[in-house]
Amino acid sequence: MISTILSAMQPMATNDYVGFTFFVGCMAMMAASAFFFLSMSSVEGKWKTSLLVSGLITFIAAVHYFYMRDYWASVGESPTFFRYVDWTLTVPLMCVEFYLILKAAGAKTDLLWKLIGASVVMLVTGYFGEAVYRDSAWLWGLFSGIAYFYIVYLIFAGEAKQLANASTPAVQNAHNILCKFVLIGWAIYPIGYMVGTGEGQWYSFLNGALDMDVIYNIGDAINKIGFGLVIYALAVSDK
Ligand SMILES: *C/C=C(C)/C=C/C=C(C)/C=C/C1=C(C)CCCC1(C)C
Repeated sequence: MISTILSAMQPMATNDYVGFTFFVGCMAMMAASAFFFLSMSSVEGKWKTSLLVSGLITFIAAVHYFYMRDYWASVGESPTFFRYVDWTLTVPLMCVEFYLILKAAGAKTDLLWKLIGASVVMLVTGYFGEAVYRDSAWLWGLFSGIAYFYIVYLIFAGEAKQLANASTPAVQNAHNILCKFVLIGWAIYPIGYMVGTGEGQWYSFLNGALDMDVIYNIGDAINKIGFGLVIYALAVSDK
């Protein structure tokens, strides 16, 4: 039995960067989850939920990465649908992180729903462009980009920023770093999208420049683990 399975398994090719980054992603997300969950016991009560959410973000990603790694290994295609399922669960949770740290300054669930709503619009339109209406990927990408910039506006200048201004210096600092993750770290994804959907679009010069999945995998590691570490640093510094 075992030997039949083993003989049917193909070792990963050394130039399979997509397969390799899925593989590393599984471990990185699992390790980060263990770290965030275990750290919960050593922080103040008011930060426990934030750390729990950090751990959930990387744990949900880990489960998807195990699936996506195997899908890639056996089908040899990008598991686009599950990529977007992962994001649709984890990006709203990243919005929850903003809400939780600003809650002490009076954040209302109204702000949370604006952030979540915009992130869902951003992802659903992105999915349409990437997987359903490829010919008009630029248009869906544009809709998605508008929703993205609305999130950027809310956290950099809108309601979330005002709440941050009324927060403790430690929370302000964490808010500012999370803002940079959204502006710079999240911008990795539209690049991956353009590289992956460029065929026949005005940005076709980017088509296949790099591998879309490698770009997405790098983006996920930076953003999901990075967000969690910002929260961890806040939780241990702000008693
Ligand atoms: C953990 C996963 C994260 C933080 C995923 C974030 C994804 C985005 C910010 C995606 C954005 C997109 C655009 C702004 C335009 C093109 C389509 C998308 C969905 C790739």
